[in-house]
Amino acid sequence: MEAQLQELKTQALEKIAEASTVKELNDVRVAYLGKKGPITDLLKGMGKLPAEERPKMGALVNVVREEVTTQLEARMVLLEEEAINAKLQSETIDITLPGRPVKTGNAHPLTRVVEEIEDLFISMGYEVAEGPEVEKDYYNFEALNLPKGHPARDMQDSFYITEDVLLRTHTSPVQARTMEAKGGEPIKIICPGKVYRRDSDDATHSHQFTQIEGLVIGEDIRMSDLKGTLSVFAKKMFGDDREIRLRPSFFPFTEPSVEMDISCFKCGGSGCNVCKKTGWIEILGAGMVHPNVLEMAGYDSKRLTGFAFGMGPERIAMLKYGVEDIRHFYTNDVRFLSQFQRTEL
Ligand code: FA5
Repeated sequence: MEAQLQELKTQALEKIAEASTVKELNDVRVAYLGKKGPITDLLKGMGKLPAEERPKMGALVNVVREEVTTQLEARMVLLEEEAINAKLQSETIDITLPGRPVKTGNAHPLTRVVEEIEDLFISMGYEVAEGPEVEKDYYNFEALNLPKGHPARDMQDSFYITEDVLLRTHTSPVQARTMEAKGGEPIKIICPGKVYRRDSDDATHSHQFTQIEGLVIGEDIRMSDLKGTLSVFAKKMFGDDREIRLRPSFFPFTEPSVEMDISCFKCGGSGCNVCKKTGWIEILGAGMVHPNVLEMAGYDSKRLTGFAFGMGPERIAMLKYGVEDIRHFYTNDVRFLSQFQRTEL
């Protein structure tokens, strides 16, 4: 039996040494040390031995079992380590591979034009003021020299909410509110924001659009200050080669009043569908603040005078980027929006 035991040990140690994977080694464990393995069998057969041989044989079997177990565990540690190393090797990350491109968003072209205009006027000492989009009839019209029933109200078809509340049709009510709040003090502001009109949508008109208002009130403010300001603005925005014209116009809240046009970006002035065959695109209205408007807000129109202007950033963005239809700004088509990269400004 002793010889049998030594033979078993030699075989087991050989198989352990031969096992090249964790699974093979586990099979060896089950084969030699498992419940149905030969070593367990030997232990079970001890009962048949004469009583005086049993302790010696029992001790021997235990020594063999311990040795096989020790060798098995040592080999297991080795094989597990090899398995981990092989896995790590096969899963190595190649950090030199190019990454997947990440799509980044851009500021909307309209937002960027508004911000550019804001920056331009801020650099000239203007402050930015804001007002509500749902406005009182008083600030939208009456305080601007447009009493109820005034025919010039038809110039801006309105969305009324109640008889006295409407969606503002222009940013000029912010002028009226600021003047009222300043209580007769000088002012230098621009007011960007959304406005609403019952206009039919076409290539250059929208029922909801953006305006930027400008208002300067102080001592000795003249028409020449307005002209100078607008020409600095036009040159910075469009470059020296774009043609500009000021036309006499009418606004109830300014006297005299003008409109500023810029030569059409598409046809260069010969006439096309974008400029409605006129060769010009109107971008802003302006004028000297009407004395009635100053007086209504508590200003002494003999002591302080002012100029005001209101422009449409959509029209400006169209000119700047050669966009033929104002509706592109509102449809959120990524193919359109992604053309305006941050580096452009
Ligand atoms: C006004 O709204 C005046 N409040 C501007 C003003 C302010 C004049 C201060 C004098 C003093 P007007 O209706 O012309 O004016 O509009 C101003 C600008 O808004 C236009 O020049 C144009 O660029 C733009 N605009 C007008 N209607 C639309 C529209 N439906 N869609 C897009 N832009 C428009």
